[in-house]
Amino acid sequence: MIDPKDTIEINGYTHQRYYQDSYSTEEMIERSRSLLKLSLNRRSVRDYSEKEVPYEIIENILKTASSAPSGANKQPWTFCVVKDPKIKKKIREAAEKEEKQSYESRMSDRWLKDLEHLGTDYHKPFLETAPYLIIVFKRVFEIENGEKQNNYYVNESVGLACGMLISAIHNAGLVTLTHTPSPMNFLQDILERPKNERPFLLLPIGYPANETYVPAITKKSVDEYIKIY
Ligand code: IYR
Repeated sequence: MIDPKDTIEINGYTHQRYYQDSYSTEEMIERSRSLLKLSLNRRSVRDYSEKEVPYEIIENILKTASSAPSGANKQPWTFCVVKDPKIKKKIREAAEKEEKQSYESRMSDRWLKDLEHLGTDYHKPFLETAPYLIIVFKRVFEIENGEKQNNYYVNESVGLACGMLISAIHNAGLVTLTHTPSPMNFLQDILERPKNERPFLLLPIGYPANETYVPAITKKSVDEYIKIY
């Protein structure tokens, strides 16, 4: 609840006093190091255990994602949470059908070469083994009083929410993978989403399988991506 003593009116709109926790410089450095350490250990994982995940974790990480900034605070996203094995099976079959075509004819030789070290192919067993699939839809427009109202910076907004979601998944001790089957309209049909929504990203969520291996890849060094002026 907002304490009315903590509010002012600006142009007829209520603004509330903003409080943020503050830390000593040492604590700030320590906190930034600790998130860096956690983040550097995040990896995209393709092999999942079937171990159950408590739904409360799913709801908490989705609330974290939905706290992301968005154009005009329109929050232009819908997160579909799939636990039902029958729906997961349908999604896997449809995704593998598209991916087979992509790997066999739609992707360029250059693209296939660039992916080779990741060891991916059209088989997507994680779409059935992971206890949850989250399918993120972007809401391109809203219907208000029968009128179509476009949202703003939809891709940027949903991308930000997905970034926060991926961090929240890792922070909770679970793993995920940014899966973008292409084309992914089948998700719209299977999940019967309205036409103002378009599939954006699919994230399996769960525990890694016993003895999981991931490609030994490295991240760029700071002087490759930070330019100080
Ligand atoms: N969508 C395919 C191919 C793929 C594309 C990229 I770019 C990747 O970084 C990884 C995979 C798939 O999921 O296999």
